[in-house]
Amino acid sequence: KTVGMVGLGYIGLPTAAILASRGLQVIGIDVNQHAVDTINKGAVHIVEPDLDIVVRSVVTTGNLRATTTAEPADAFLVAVPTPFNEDRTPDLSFIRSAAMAIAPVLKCGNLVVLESTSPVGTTEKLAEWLATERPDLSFPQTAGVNADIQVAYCPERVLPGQVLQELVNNDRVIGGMTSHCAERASTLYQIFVKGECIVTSARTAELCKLTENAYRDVNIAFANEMSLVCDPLEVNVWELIELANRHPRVNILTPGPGVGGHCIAIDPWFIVDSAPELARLIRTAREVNDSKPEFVVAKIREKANRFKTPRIACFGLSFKANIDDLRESPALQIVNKLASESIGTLLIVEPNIRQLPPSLADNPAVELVSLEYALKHSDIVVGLVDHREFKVLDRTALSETIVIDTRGMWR
Ligand code: SAJ
Repeated sequence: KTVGMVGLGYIGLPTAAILASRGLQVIGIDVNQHAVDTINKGAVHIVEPDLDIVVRSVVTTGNLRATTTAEPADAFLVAVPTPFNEDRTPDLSFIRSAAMAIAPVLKCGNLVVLESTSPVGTTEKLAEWLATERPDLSFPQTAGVNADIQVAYCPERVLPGQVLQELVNNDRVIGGMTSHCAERASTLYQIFVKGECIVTSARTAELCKLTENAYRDVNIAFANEMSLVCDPLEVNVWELIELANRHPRVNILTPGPGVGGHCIAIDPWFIVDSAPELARLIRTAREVNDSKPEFVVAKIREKANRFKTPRIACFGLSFKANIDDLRESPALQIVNKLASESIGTLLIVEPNIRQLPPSLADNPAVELVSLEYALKHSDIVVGLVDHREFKVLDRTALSETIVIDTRGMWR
């Protein structure tokens, strides 16, 4: 059996590697030549624990091979980005490009599964795009269970940092355009998924994914709102949450500098876009979480005003702990803002990257430095990401400086 994996990013590459490790022939398809070349050398272009080991092994055995042009296969999985546009409407152009890429090589009996986070109705759109390109084949929207091509939706649900483990152990929700599509997809996922594969309709599976992330966003917003409420009341939010969580039915999440990543900070907007009048709580939660970086910047500004040219150590740039992913990162947003205000010297400590992102790279007032250097040469330390290197810091190392701890890691 061969599988074509379209998109070799944070989800596609681990999925391709796991499928290949189960003995399938996997063809990884990506428009990024650098990613393709790197993978074919048995290396990885993203940071995820143990991914390098698995990729090296399956490339060596010949079970995984990457290419920039689609080739025929028995099944295709699509894991490409679904960003949103400036006006907060979903951008499906990558899914459309993926459809265009695989349409020419589709053959009767193929299964196509969309994994990308998508607004309700996208799987149907994908099937339409494929049908337009291949009028010689029949698709579920017109041919039902007898279609030549089966189309399904199976959202990824893995947590960056634990991808390999969660890919195998998490339950999967599999939505088919018909029950036959869902069963076909379920059979494929059962090759590597130890969790349960639960079948439903494509539309339910699409909304299920969005619901999971909106649920988390709303809950983080509650924690973030409490941190805002605590500030003028001079209550320590960390202690407050710890105490409230002693109640058997209360489980408040952790406040932070904002919510980042490509998922939780974006997916709720897909629901808002589909039902703007109804998704009021979801919209407000997004706004609360999005307001948090500005609150942190104001805190830093207040402390920085005490110095003529403050040296501010910023601990962490990624969107969360122990990864290199800077997408929608509130930490990066905060540092960018400080840099744009020329507030002083910014000493960035980010153990997971080797160079500063383009927005900061040419700024002479911003430097990527070691933890030791930053501790020695700063007036203010801002904890932005709870990386393991920061959490284990001895509090006495911070006693000489002003500390703004947005993650509660040095309580
Ligand atoms: N965060 C907080 N406080 C918390 C928890 C998280 O401020 O108590 C922040 C993080 O620092 C980060 C953001 O929220 O900036 C999101 O981090 P996360 O670890 O909660 O989630 P992601 O974005 O890495 O992964 C999520 C997961 N979804 C859920 O937990 C419902 C993952 O399972 C999904 O597969 C992933 O989104 C995705 O791809 O959609």
